[in-house]
Amino acid sequence: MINTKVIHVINLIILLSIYFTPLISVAVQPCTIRGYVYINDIITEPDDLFLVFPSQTIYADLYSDGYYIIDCYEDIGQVGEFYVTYLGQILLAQETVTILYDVYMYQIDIHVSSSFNNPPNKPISPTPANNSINIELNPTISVYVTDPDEDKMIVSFYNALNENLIGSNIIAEHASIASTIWTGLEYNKSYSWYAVSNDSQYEVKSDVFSFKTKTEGNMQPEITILRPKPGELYISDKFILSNFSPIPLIVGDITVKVNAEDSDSGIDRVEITINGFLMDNEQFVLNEEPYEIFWNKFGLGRYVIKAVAYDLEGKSNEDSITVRKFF
Ligand SMILES: [Ca+2]
Ligand SMILES: [Ca+2]
Repeated sequence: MINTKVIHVINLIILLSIYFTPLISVAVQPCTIRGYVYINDIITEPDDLFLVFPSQTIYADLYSDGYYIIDCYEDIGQVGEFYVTYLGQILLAQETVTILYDVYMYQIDIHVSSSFNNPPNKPISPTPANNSINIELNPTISVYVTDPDEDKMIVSFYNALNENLIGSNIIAEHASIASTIWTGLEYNKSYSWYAVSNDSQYEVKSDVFSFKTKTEGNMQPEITILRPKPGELYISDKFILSNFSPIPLIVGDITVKVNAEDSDSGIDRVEITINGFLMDNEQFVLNEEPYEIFWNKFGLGRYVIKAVAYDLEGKSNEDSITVRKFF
């Protein structure tokens, strides 16, 4: 009988303890844990982040800037370990969390190191495209960079002719374009360059790319009619007087002289046209110096002498003078 009573009491105690267990273990704490994930000391969004307690595993919400948030509900005093999965590896974080009484928020940056690292891929897809021409001065040069581990990279650009740095410390995400501006270039010159991509462990050099800057804008030629000049009198190709009359007077034949210059492209030809009221145009094409003609046609009245210089790139310029000619 006694044994039966004892058993009943024990049963009662067991029942009571089962009934009151939730009340006894109310020491459960809701909490939020948040922070950044560092993989090899670089803030990185992992594939997964989870927190392992003895009794449960909780997955984090992940953000593309490397931030994570874990909402938990765990017994006070429990210790959780963080695991990061990244590129097929499961990495244990240096940090742990201990659930404390009355603490709802934990700011914990997670650090893991991945021993697994591949060098960045060779930078490709240059701009300006390799061997391009007519490139403006101060061009933006760029390459497309990738890394097998999706690491961030530091990209530097070099002048391939003298190894001088063009631009450095350009931070580029995996699968992005890194660029810099190359200043101090000259017209009509060839340049070569390359880029180096560094994932903070390995460095990879691109091919050497070349381009040629554009030719400086071609200037028009300069042209001046030297003879006859305003105000002068000529008789039989001889200069007689200046300040004779505003419109020069030519009696008999005359040598017309023109000066033409072109400092960049050079002169192709000079065309001299004489246009009179009672005559057809007379045209002379001069392909080399001296740019002069002997005008020996019988004349009577006013004429316009026009000289046009063409340079080797097709630009032209002109000068003209109105004269009177007799005989
Ligand atoms: Ca890498
Ligand atoms: Ca020219």
